[in-house]
Formats: sequence, C-alpha cells, structure tokens
Amino acid sequence: MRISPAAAGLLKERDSGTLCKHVRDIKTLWPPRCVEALCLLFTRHGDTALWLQRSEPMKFEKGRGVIARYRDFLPISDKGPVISLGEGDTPLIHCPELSKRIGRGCDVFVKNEGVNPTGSFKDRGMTVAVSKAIERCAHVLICASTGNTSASAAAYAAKAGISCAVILPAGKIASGKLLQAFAYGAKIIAVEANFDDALRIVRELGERGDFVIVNSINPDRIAGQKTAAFEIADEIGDAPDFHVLPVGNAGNITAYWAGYRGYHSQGRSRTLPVMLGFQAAGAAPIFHNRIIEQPETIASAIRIGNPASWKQARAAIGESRGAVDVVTDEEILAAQMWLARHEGIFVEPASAAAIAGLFKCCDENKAVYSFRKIPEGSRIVCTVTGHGLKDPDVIMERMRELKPVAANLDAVRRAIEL
Ligand code: AN7
Repeated sequence: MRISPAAAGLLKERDSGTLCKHVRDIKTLWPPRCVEALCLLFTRHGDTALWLQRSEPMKFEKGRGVIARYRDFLPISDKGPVISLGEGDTPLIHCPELSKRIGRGCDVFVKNEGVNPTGSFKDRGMTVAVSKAIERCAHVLICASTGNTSASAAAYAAKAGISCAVILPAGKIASGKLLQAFAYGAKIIAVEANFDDALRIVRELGERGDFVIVNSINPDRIAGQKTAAFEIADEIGDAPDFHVLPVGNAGNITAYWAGYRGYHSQGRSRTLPVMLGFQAAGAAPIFHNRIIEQPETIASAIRIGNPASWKQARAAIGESRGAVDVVTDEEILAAQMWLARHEGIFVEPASAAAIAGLFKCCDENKAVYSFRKIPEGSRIVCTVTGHGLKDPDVIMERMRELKPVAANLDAVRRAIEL
C-alpha cells in the first residue's frame, strides 16, 4: 500500500489515540465518523489513505486560499485539516469610469469576488466551514440556497470527499449555478417554495444531527467571509471610507463589518468604513423592516424575504452610520450592462445591485444616503459578489439572433458596421 509521507505522519500521530484501540467492529466504522476510526480502517483498506492525503499541506505557495493567508484570524488550529480550492486574493480593481460618476476626486474600487473558484464570494466562508466540518468528522453537508451557496458547498464537499445535499427553490435558480451543483456531484432537491422556506427545512434537518449546515447561520462561514475585508484593508493600507454591497440573507454585510472591526481593534487599520447595503426593491425586508412573504426580483440570488442575519446587518449599518436602500430590477440590469461595457467587469444581477446602489447614492433626491457631500478624495469599495456567466438567461433574451453572413471580406466588413 502506497501512502504519502504526510499522510503517514498524520496516521501515526492519530493512531496513538485511545479511541482506535476501542473500536472493534469494522462494519460500524463505514462511512467513517471520526478520524480515529478512519485510522483503524486505513490499516485494513488502502483507499482511505486518499482521504488522509486531502489534509496534506499545500504543495505550492500561490493560490493557497484564505486559511493559509489568514489562519491567525480564523477558528482553524495549526493541525486542523484544510479544504481549499485556492479561494480569495481577488482583485481590487480601480475603476476610473465609476470614479468619474462620483466626482470630487473620489476613487471607486470594485472587489471582484466573481473570480473565486466557483465564481462567487461564498468560497471564502465555505473553505472554513467545510474544513471545520471535516475536523468534526462530518460526512454530509446540507444547505438551502438561491444558487451560489449550493455551487460552493458542492465544490468543497467534492474536494473533501464527502456528500452534499442542496435544497433549492424550484425554478428560481440561475442556470449556471444549478449546473455547477450538478457538475460537482451534489444531491439536488428542488422544493416548491422560496429560499426562506428552504432554509427553515434545512435548520430542522440540521437539528437532527445527521447533517452539517453550511449556510451562513454556521458561524464558520461568517468567519471565512471576513477575509475579504482583511484583503481590502491590507491592499489599501486602511479600511475604505465607504463599503457598498448587495444584501440578501445578510451574511456578507455581517462578515465584512466583523472583519473591519476585527482589524481595527487589532490596530491593523485606523478607520472603519460606512456600510451601505442594497436590496432589490421587491425583496427588501431590512429596508421595509418587515418580512416579505413573497419576495420577487430578477436578481434571484437575493430573492430573500426573511434574512437569517437581519439583526447583525442592522447592527453593522447602525454602528457604521451607514444605510440600507433599495434598487429596482431595471436599475440592476442597467448597472450590470454599464459595468460590463465601461469597466470590463461582468457580474450577475445580484452583484450589480451594489453598482446600481452606488449610482443611486449620486442622486441626492432619491438616495437614503447621498454621496453629494462626502469628503473629497473618499475611497469607496463596491463588492461584486458573483460572476456574470452564472446567470446568462436575461442577457441571452436581449441578444439579437445571430444571422450568419457569407464568408468573404465584404460581407464581414458590412456586418461589422464600424
Ligand atoms: C451573488 O447562495 O444566499 O447577504 O443561497 O449569491 O450574504 O446573503 C446568495 C446570496 C449577494 C447576498 N450576491 O449575500 C445563496 C445566497 C450574490 C449572492 C448575495 C448572494 P448575503
């Protein structure tokens, strides 16, 4: 039987534990429920070595992921397993055209979370949640999702070699995200309900102890998502003056605020940003301060009527003297196209809510929070949360049908029309 030196080392270390000696019946050990049981199995079944190898230290420096970079700030011990796909370290892009819209010498940066391994910000929290789940000997992950959480959970479960069930509102998931969950091998369950009902079912299943919930009600998810704030502060050299982002289940705004506060309290940054969250007009429970029974928006990722981190989001907004506001579906789609065509950043509609929100802040009459009187030279960061290719359907409908032209220079020149 061939095993890597790292796996052998881990095995030796764990095998000295007392549990192994007490486990007798091999049948009760499969699927393995704890690392010690795995060690015992390992001695009889060579293939379990594969599982142990997953915990090997990363072989290359680049793209090692957020746990390797920020372990000291995360609930991950030195010896804990790390399940990573190289998430994080996403570009903070200076956007001159967006900056011009604000004026007053302000700088707008877009934190492009769409370039994470599964194309959304969820991977930051998922690497921590799944690593901790493995440490606690989980063997099935479960989540409710509007799409991105399910894609991310499915990918990290695949990397960890465990199962994943995703509970989705039927017919309301963007095609790219559903496709991802399927490709990564998750068990997909579509329910005749919205996200809020799906999350309620998941909470109940989680209470029975058979599943580890990897929605953002799992604090390990929030812990991992804080790393986006760390990256921004590390890159700018301080927190930005304003942070603009879309809000759905409100985990991300909670995590960013916790991240900025954590860095501030440790003296790693001198300032704290004003947090500005944007909900879709038809799915804006925090803005209206009431549960929305039937949320509706083209931005299916944030089609949420009863956010799990509602209170924490309110605290983030209150403590940072920020605001929550709404943007319409029309504003969202216009912002999505604008960002793609002026800055070369193609994001999904939910992410474009942040950009639509930024535009709204420039309009003193409509905005809850106006940028008209902000200090000159302010630094504004907008998080765009997911890649545009995940949700191609709306844009596809708008594209004119492509009619082939003859394969000669004249015909092609005429077709270019420039
Ligand atoms: C692209 O995948 O809730 O306010 O189940 O996919 O932290 O919920 C997705 C949310 C923004 C809102 N942008 O973030 C899910 C899910 C995109 C998203 C949000 C989501 P939170």
